[in-house]
Amino acid sequence: MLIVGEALNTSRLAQGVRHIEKAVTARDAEAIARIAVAQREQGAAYLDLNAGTLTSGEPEALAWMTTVTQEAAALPISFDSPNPAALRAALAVYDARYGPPLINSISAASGRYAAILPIARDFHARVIALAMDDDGIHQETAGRVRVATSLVERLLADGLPIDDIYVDPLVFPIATDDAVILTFLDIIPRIMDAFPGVHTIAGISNVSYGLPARAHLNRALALLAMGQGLDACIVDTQDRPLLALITAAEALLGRDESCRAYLAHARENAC
Ligand code: THG
Repeated sequence: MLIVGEALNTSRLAQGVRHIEKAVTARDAEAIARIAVAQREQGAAYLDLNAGTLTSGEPEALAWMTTVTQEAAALPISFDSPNPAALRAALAVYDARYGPPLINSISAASGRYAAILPIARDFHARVIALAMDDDGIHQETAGRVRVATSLVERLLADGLPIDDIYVDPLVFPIATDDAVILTFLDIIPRIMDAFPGVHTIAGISNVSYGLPARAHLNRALALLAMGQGLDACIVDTQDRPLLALITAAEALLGRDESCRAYLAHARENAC
């Protein structure tokens, strides 16, 4: 399971304060570096960076966050922005020694596709492909699978290796509609069976917006999605039980030879 740490997002609120936004605006490198290192220690293999609340300041902020997090944590980055200027500014300072960048995200919406594809090519980036088009997000499984399928076909035709494509079937809060997660879970194997070698990814914490005891919902969703084949996720790495459960589920699903990663996790976490 590829673990992407979600914490460096300027929209996050703690006690009514956008604390990441504050740190980024103040260019408080120590605060950002601390969160980057903590996520790596908690199990992140990629760090998602989102400076979307800074609007006109986003390109400069995203580039600054990239340098600070890579110098501190020595990890590859997921660039969570639809803004071509911000992506280009951040990728210009990106250090590919830590691994390929991931662009979060491209979609089948015509403007978005045309703007993002050349950037992915120029920087040899991996891409998160959102299952949405000019009509938005289809509520039904069939519509969303159709959009995701044509998007993957288009990315392949445009020369992206299948191993560089991460399809996001899209997680909605369960508080909005009882069926949204059944739809999400249904889409995962349909995409992975249609394109052997393609990856699927999801923002797990989306599911619990608006409900109490969010971690239970996040943990349950991660396990259900892994059972369907999900092989990457954007998560709250501070949730230690979540990371332990993901490691356990990898072993149970036969994706951890001789339980090696499970044993290492148990040893490192003294549990
Ligand atoms: N797909 C893709 N990218 C995404 C999402 C997705 N990027 C943004 C988002 N969804 C994933 N990132 C977050 C980041 C923070 C939170 C949720 C999703 C969040 N954080 C809590 C808060 O700020 O209150 C803190 C964590 C918690 O306590 O649960 O909710 O779906 N491609």
